Formats: sequence, C-alpha cells, structure tokens
Amino acid sequence: MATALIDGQQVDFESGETILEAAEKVQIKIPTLCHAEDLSIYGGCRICVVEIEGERLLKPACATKISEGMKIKTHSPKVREVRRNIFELIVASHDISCRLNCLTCSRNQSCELREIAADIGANQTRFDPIDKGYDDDRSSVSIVREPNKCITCGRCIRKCEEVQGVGIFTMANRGPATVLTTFGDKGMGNVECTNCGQCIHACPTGALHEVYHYDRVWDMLKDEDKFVVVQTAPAVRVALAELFESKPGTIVTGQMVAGLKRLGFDRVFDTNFAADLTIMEEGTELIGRIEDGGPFPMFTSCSPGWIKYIEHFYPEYLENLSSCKSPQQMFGAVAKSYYAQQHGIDKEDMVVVSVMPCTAKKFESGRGEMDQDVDFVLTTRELGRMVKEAGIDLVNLAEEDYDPMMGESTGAGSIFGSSGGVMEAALRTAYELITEEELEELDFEPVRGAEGIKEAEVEIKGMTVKTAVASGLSNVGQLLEKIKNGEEYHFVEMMACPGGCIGGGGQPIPTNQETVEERMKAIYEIDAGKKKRKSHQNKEVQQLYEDYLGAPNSHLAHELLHTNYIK
Ligand code: HC0
Repeated sequence: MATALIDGQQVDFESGETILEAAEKVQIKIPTLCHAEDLSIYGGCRICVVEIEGERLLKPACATKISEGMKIKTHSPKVREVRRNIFELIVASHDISCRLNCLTCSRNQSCELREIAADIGANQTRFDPIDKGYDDDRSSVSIVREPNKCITCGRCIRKCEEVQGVGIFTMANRGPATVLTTFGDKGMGNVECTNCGQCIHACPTGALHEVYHYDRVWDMLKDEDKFVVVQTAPAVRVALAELFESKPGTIVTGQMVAGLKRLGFDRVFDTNFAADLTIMEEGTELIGRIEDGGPFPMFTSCSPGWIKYIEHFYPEYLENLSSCKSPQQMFGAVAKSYYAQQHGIDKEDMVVVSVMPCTAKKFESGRGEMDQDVDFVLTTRELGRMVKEAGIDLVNLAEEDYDPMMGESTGAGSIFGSSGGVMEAALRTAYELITEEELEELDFEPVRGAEGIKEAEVEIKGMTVKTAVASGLSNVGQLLEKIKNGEEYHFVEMMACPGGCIGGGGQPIPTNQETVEERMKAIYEIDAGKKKRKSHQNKEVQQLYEDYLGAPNSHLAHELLHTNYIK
C-alpha cells in the first residue's frame, strides 16, 4: 500500500485511485460538478482542482491518479481563488434568469450549483450572465429540456450512453456557445429517447425535468363535475418521505393515502391491486406459452421505457412481449369500466390520475394503444409539490387505508417496484397454478438485489423454467444480445431504470445506488409484512373476475387488459 499527504493528513491508497477517492478516505470533501460515481471520468468542469507540490498547474482531483509521496493541498489560496473564478464563469454561462427565477426553478431545493456556492465560499458573481437565448425543448410528452440552464457538465450525455445504452444527447457549437442538444437538434420527442428520465437524475441544475401535470390535476380536483380517482405505484410509498426530510426507504403508505384524501381525491386506490391483476393475466399467459411451446422468451411488458427501447432497437423481439398492459394501464381500464359501472359513474366524468416513480408513464398513458384510460400522471416529485402546496405535514399524518374494490394488494403486488419483483410475483402464482400445490418458500433470492443482470432456474412440475432479470437499459441491451446469440430463457423481466421502478426517473433527487438499495429493502419489508403474499389470494381481484371479467385471459380481459406493440 502506498502513501501520500492530503492537507497534511497521511492517506494510504491502492494503485489506480484518484485524488478525489483518496481524499474521501480521510474525510476531506472536494467539491465536484461534472463527476458522478456511476459515470466515466470527464474532468471537464475543473471545480475539483487541487494543488500538487512541485507542479505548476492545478489538477482535477477526479481525473488525476494519486501517487506515492504526493503532497496535495485541497484548499490553498490558489485553489480557492481558481475554484471561485471557475464557479463565477459557470454561473455567468447559466440561465440569465437564474438569479431572478431561482425560486421557481424545478431544482430550487436541490440545485448543485447552490451547494457548490456554499462549499467554496462563493460571495460574489462579477461577470454579467450571457443570454444564450435558446428555446426550451418541449417536444417530449415526458421530459422538458431548458438549454439555458445547462452548464454543459455532460452528465446527462454519459448517463444516457453509459447507464442506459441509448445516447440521444450530444454537445453542439464551441466555446461559450457550447450547448447540449439532441442529435440533429430534433428535440427529445423526435429521437430515440425512451422517456426513462435518468437524465433528470444526472443533471445538477434544472435543465431537465418532467412535463408537469400537477396544475391540471389541481384543476380537476376543484371541478365538482369530475369524479377524480388516484392510484399510487408500488415504488412511490418507499420514496415519497425523502421529499419531507425522511431517510430513503421510510415507508409512508398510510400517510400517503391520508394525504391524497386531504388533497381532495374522490377515491384513493392502489396500483399494487392492478399489479396483482397483472400477475393473474401474465401468469396465465406464461402457463399458456409453456403448454404451447412458446414463443420464448416471454418478456414482461410493464416498464414503458423498456417498451420504447425494444421498439427502437430490437423490434424483431416485439412478438415476445407479454400482451399484458402495465398495471398502471390495467388500473385505468378497470376503473373506467368495472368501477364506473358498479357505481353508476359516467366514464366521461371520471378522471384517473396516477402517481408514478416514472417519467415514461406519462408517455405510456398517451399511447394510441391505451384508450386514454389514465388521464394524468404525476411523478413522486410532483405529488410532493402538491402536498407541500396544500400545507400538509405528510409524514406525521395518521395512516389511512386505500378505498375498497381496487385497494387491496398482496406482497406479490408490492414487490413489482423492485427489479426482480415482477418475476418473483409471477413465479409464486405460476408455480401454484401449475402444480396445484402450495409453494413453501416464497422468497426467490436469486432474482433479488441491485445487480444489473440476474438469472435463476426454477423447477415446476418436472420442468426447469429458466428466467432472467435485467434493469437499466444497458444491461437490458446486454441480455438481449445474449439471447440473440442463442441463450435460451422462458421468462425474462426487463426494467428500464437501474434497480427497477424504485430507481425511476420521477423519484426524489438524489436517486443513486444508496437510495435505491434502501428503497429496495423497504419494498421487501412491505412484502414480508403482508398476510397474503401471492397475487391469486387477492380477494378484490377474485371479485373482479367473478363479477365482471369472468376468468384470466377471457375475451373481456383481453379487450381491456391486453394490447400489442407493432413494429
Ligand atoms: Fe409497475 Fe412501476 S412499472 S412496477 O409494473 O416505474 O405495479 O404500471 O407502477 O412502482 O411506474 C406496477 C406499472 C408501476 C413502480 C411504475 C415503475
């Protein structure tokens, strides 16, 4: 082990470590901007410069390897002066209205520029801001890009390319005119964007954010002629509290239901109910394919970012997708038919709102295949804004229950929010339906956890069912390549976001490896705490089949709950 000195502290390091990594070990925080742990090193912004004894030029700590005997100063007068100058130049090239409109920016609570200003002791901005004068990119139904707020740190470019394997962004122009844009400047809605929203998590400022639906939802809530119902996705309840200063993984299911009732929703329902319904449909479809010999692998179809990915990059596999709509869409279809009919509500007067961890759900709800069954999609962040606007102290509310008929869920429905959850939920049900025996061990450990690709084999009635799970689109791409090269699976779960929906593009900022793991633990805690942990035990789902749909995969079920994505 080699040693060096950082601000007089001796630090031991392994070969290949950067100055930034070594400094962390001795509790020295060097400010960074273009650097992110899950991305490759760029070294472009220079905020992390440090002084190395014997070297004339300052070096970026994120991109410089530490070596034996180095003497490094992280906040010498020279370093502090240069950092402040760099910061002032970055701010000058940032949105001219930033200083005036900071309060209304989407990142007013989490802007990294503000954090850095505090970290480097910035106390002036001497340069006049440049008016870049770019138009906002509002071509996407999921994501807005505000180029004037972009500081060209390149984090969204690397996130989209390296983590998601897509790569819709590029830098254009040179010098102060440098701007981040989409290829050919076509706009995010006109390129191969999957709407996953991971770029929003990568962005340090408010240059990227979701298309807001919350003002429209406020309008609906005050319209007395509308019957407004809301559904909450599995992953929202384990993340929402982060917006109210609670730790990642704090479970606020009952408080969230109480908060939604206070906001004025006529009924508060659970997407987890629809997740159980999805398992009845998808499990039956899988059993059918096992009996009929394929087509294999059967791919899950609930992640809309994954659907867009396969449409753009692997259309030859579209027929392998399960024909099931996602739980969000199944919920909308059932609410506007079964629930409306049972309660004498005119479908035209019903407004279905979803609260999702996902920006791509906004795109999904408007797809031609979906009959406008979901009217508005709020991200977890947008729900947080509404709750704050209403002055509700969410985390301290007394817990309330979901409304009946579409509010019950099992542990299987709950785990949909985590990578591997749909697979595990489907296997619990498929096993019992095929064997007609009770499944003793419900936890399928090999498909749990945050790794990008997981595989498992399950014995069901003498047959080895081969499964795989991938989350994060570059992992999805890798698994598809493996399949293309001849690897055979029966059932494959694909989720666009790293870690599954709990890492979705609509979740609180920051969403990173640590927050994802805490949310994941909470999801399995919810499952373990449920009396019923298999979707086919859901009494309200059983009632829905008895009163309305008939049986899984029935004609009516197909009409309402299934679709096809065509090349
Ligand atoms: Fe899903 Fe999800 S995609 S798991 O199937 O993101 O249930 O629809 O709600 O949480 O959005 C279910 C659906 C969700 C989560 C979402 C995600």
